[in-house]
Amino acid sequence: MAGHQVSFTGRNITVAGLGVSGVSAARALAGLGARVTVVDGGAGEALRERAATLEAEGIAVRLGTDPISGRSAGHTLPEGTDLVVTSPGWKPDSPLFAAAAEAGVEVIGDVEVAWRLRGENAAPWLAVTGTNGKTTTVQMLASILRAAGLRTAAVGNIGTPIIDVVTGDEPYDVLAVELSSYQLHWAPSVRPHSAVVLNLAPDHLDWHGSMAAYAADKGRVYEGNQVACVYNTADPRTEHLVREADVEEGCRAIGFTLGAPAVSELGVVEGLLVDRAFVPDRQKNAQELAEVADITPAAPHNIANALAAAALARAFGVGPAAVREGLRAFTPDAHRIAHVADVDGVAYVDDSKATNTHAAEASLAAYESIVWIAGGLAKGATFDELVTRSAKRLRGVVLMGADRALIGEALARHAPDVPVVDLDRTDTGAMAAAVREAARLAGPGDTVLMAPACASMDMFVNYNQRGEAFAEAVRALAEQDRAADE
Ligand code: UMA
Repeated sequence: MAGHQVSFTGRNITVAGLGVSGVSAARALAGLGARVTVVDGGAGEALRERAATLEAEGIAVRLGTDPISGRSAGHTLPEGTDLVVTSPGWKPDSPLFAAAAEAGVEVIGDVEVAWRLRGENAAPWLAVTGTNGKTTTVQMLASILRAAGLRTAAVGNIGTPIIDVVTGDEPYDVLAVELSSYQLHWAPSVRPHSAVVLNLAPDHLDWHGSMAAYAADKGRVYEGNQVACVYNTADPRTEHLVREADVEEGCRAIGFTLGAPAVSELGVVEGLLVDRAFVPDRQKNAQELAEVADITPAAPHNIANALAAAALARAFGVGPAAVREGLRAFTPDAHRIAHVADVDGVAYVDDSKATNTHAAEASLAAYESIVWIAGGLAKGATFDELVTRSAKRLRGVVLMGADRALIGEALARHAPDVPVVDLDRTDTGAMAAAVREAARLAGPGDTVLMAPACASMDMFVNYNQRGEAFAEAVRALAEQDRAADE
């Protein structure tokens, strides 16, 4: 361990970004005896307060724009820097990195620092990446590992900086690590025990520059895997990334599928999650792991998440009983396909977290007859594919928010018979009206699904507030319904 840590001691390190990962990196590196300067282009009150705390600990901080030179602190490489440790969100073409390249200075991310700080007997990493479902899968994985009696934590992009866990006092047996494509880009030497790419759809392309570059960064998660590279049989791009990876001798490719599993796959047979990968004599045998009903919610994309989590846990040697127990114990975060209430035989479901078309499509695939509440900020997305694939399930649509016309046009093109209510509102109170309109369109057995396929910031502070507004409107509707019955 000491050998690794020495490589940061006494160095002049610039930490790019004073967010969650920047603060964690700055403290850890200063604690190891590095001279640390944090730079950040922002200068808001929260940043200034954070800067004051770090400065009191002997860490230099440069914020905002210099009034004399007019240059952003986030663009200027401090004199004498011999290593840059960046926060994940900084784009590779940032001027700071151009300056670092010019000066011959290495740039790495906080995840790479965490990897280099691991001791010889450090806990192995089970890593999860993908466009959608990362956080849920990592939480399911941690729940399964805990059920197996292992000391573990869910860390990384999920919000807990991985450096804090690697350098902390708490001992771990294994870590469940969520890695974003940004973090993977800046982590060249990370070698997980086993890893999964859940799925791959265009996302963050402005950051990576192209789909190929995005996929290549995601694929990095398989590099150096020792036991299993887990891929999604329904997404051939993930399998392709496994084939490209340079893994340890003996590492296996393990698929997961919503259908019956072939040899070396986990899948689903008659309502059961079964393993044909980590069983003796897998040509003939399969091991039951859990029932589909053990997963909440039991929507197809979430069953896929559970299979991926189970595959990583099984690769680490976890037994079937712990997989079942861990999946049963798992409850999803709020606003992710959360069942709010049944009113008049109609189910009301909050998937405010569906802020892009890929997530909304997964959500719509989970129900047969849907009144869909959609709209918000489209972030440059197009809706033709989503509408085409979901049209047959739509009983009605209520549109709201700034970019609702884009969805309305796609509906007119691909689902002209589906009734659409255009709310023409972007105020916060619009949600109550949307729920009332949806109730009018829905009949017994239908699901009113708020999966907007858009960001929320045109109407709400964030997707949490949007989800709360929906739940509140549904509760008001249920109350009205009760009063009318009495
Ligand atoms: N900044 C600049 N110049 C730039 C870019 C950023 O000065 O060019 C500054 C910002 O003012 C900010 C700071 O850099 O003060 C860094 O903020 P940040 O948001 O990049 O990063 P952190 O707060 O350190 O949070 C990061 C992850 N954020 C991103 O990847 C954008 C968090 O993931 C993660 O939980 C955290 O590290 C701990 O590992 C969030 C996320 O949105 C949840 N991730 C994306 C996603 O899931 O889609 C990838």
